Amino acid sequence: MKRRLITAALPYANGFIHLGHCAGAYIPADMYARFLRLNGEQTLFVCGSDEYGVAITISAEAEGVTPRDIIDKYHFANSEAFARLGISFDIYSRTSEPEHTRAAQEFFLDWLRKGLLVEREEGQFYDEVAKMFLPDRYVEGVCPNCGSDKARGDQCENCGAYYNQIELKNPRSKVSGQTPVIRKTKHWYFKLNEFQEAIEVYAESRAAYWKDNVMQQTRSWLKQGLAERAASRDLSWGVPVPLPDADGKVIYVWFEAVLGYISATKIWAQNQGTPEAWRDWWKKSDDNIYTAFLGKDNIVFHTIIFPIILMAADDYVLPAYVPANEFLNFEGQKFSKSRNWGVYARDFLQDFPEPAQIDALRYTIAANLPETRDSDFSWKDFQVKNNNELAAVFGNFVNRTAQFLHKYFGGAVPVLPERFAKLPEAWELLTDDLKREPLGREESRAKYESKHLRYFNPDEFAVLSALEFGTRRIAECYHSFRLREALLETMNVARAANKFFNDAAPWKTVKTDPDQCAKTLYVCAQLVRSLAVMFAPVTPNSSAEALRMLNTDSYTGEPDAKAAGVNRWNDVLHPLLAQGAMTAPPKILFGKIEDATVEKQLSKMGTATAAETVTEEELLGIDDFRKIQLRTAKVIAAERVPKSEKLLKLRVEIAGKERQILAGIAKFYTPEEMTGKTVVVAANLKPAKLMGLESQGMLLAANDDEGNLALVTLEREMPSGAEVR
Ligand code: B3M
Ligand code: ZN
Repeated sequence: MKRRLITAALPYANGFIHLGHCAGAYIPADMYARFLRLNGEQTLFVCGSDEYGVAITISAEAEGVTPRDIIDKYHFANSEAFARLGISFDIYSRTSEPEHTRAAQEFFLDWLRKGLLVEREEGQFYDEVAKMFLPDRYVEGVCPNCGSDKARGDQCENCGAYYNQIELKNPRSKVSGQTPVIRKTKHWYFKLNEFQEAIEVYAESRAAYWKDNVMQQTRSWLKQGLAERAASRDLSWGVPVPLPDADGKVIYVWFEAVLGYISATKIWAQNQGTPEAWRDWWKKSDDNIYTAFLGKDNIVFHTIIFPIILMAADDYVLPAYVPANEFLNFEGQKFSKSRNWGVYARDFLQDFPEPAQIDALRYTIAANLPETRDSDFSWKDFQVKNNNELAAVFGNFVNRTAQFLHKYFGGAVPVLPERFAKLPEAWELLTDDLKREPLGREESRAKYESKHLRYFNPDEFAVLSALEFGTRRIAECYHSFRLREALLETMNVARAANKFFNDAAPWKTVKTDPDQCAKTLYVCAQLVRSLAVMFAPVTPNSSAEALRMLNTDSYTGEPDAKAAGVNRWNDVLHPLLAQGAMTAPPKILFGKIEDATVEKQLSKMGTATAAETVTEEELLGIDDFRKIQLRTAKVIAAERVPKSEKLLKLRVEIAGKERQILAGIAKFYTPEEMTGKTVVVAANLKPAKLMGLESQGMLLAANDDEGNLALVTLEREMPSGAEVR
């Protein structure tokens, strides 16, 4: 039996997961895992928190806590959010586990033994204020290739060129804002270039299965030519390089994080009491199929870096599928932490704790997955998807059937009258015909309807052929990672069932032809069960609820060793509910979402800054801009403001005149650091009162999406009072 290994990108333990993460990797991965388990496939779904990297040390610094405090806060919050969202990991681990350190260090020593690492001392940017070497993402400057002034440490987003960070012109540290110096430092460089050809062959062999966005990014990286890449960093927070002369050196997070999938599997195997079982899932074998889910910013680390690491270790399975998604926007705009623009999973769960509401979110995200381009989440769409689709179609069909069974059949699945006693066998014969030749709906009708009209009227034939066609189509979509379409096809079967109920009009036949009414409700009861299973990968809670109403197997794809080998997906084609079987009292599956709820949620989303929503009429004329007097100012004294975490009280001098300014920078700068600094202030603002103190002006500072702040300063000395324009 095949083993289906699934990983989802390890979220940084440096922030709370939001719905964009869910759409990028976690909901699609969970849909796929549940679908496979419902098909009886051996499945292992692995994830965990990515807990190392410089971003975590910078957050810890900014919050005045330890990196351990940061990762614990986010690991536990995200782990709980995933569980409540029904993301059915077999294990959600974390890279701060000792098992991960051991695994990563073993790989590092293996690379060394195999001569894949070259030790080199090279110049790297060092920030003397922040007292740290600068990883690529924390230094920016002018691109050596195209001159763009927004180039990052290792890659220019403007022209795509890759280079060594010390080739950057006018470099600036994104930590302190200062110009970094170059210091020699020793690192171990991984010879990625030695795998250039092997990776090209591997990637091209997957071209038919990987999406365009994945192949494009992979090919463009390979076209640049793989170069040696530092596999270590000067950091205190990470997996230590396991060598004697490597104090203060850690394995670079992008060679270490991906190994988190393997260490998590090892921990999972230990937890199962079969510590060696992890190898069954990771060894190279025709029976092992590995799928890696992630967002588009992690593609090359899963189609190039991780496969190289696995090739170097030999005997490991390589990612067969890498269904990377694009990004999810919110109400038409990019997610922004600093502007509070977006929806965090924990906040959603706070306001919508009910399982059916969580299903509605899963459904809305699944219906809008950014599979080929960025997509959008809106609260209005959430309401429409819940009210007009889940409640009005799937929920309505379940409810009408259940209500009818309780009103006219004592709550039982109808016993078929003599004249329809052969229906179950006829159902199997019809399904065999429909399955034999995968035809479209129209061709099936043309070919088979007359043959089966003895037992099925056209409405019944139509709904059973919709079921067979839909089940087959949905499976095709799941297997090719067209999950939006899989959900659409699932909803189409639910629409066909609703249409069948309307066309069969049991509320009439219950008076005019009770036998026919019993037959109709027998078919509907079976369809409720089938639909509940088909929706289970997306709405596991409500599907389980519907299955419990039918007093039948309510498995919806969670990790369960006993599920392997039981093909519940195929079972949706068969009338498994026994005649006369009792059902539980009906329950409404999906409550309505009111307009007021949508309004409340919209009001909670931050106000977008002018930069994001400037419209034509809001554009400033140059004369307007000149009204603001921007001046250089020398900080002559600085002190903290009692009872305020954010404020520093500054005395500044502008062209010989002193004034007091209060600035919300205490989390990023100490009074000592500020004294003597030249800053830029808006000098003609009306004085404001903050914490009872007067502020006569405002410092200029940049804020990014991660909540970091950097002062606007001068790159060379200027007298105070100089005009900035
Ligand atoms: N944590 C990047 C991210 O969160 C990184 C993924 C690691 S997967 C091994 O987007
Ligand atoms: Zn460039």
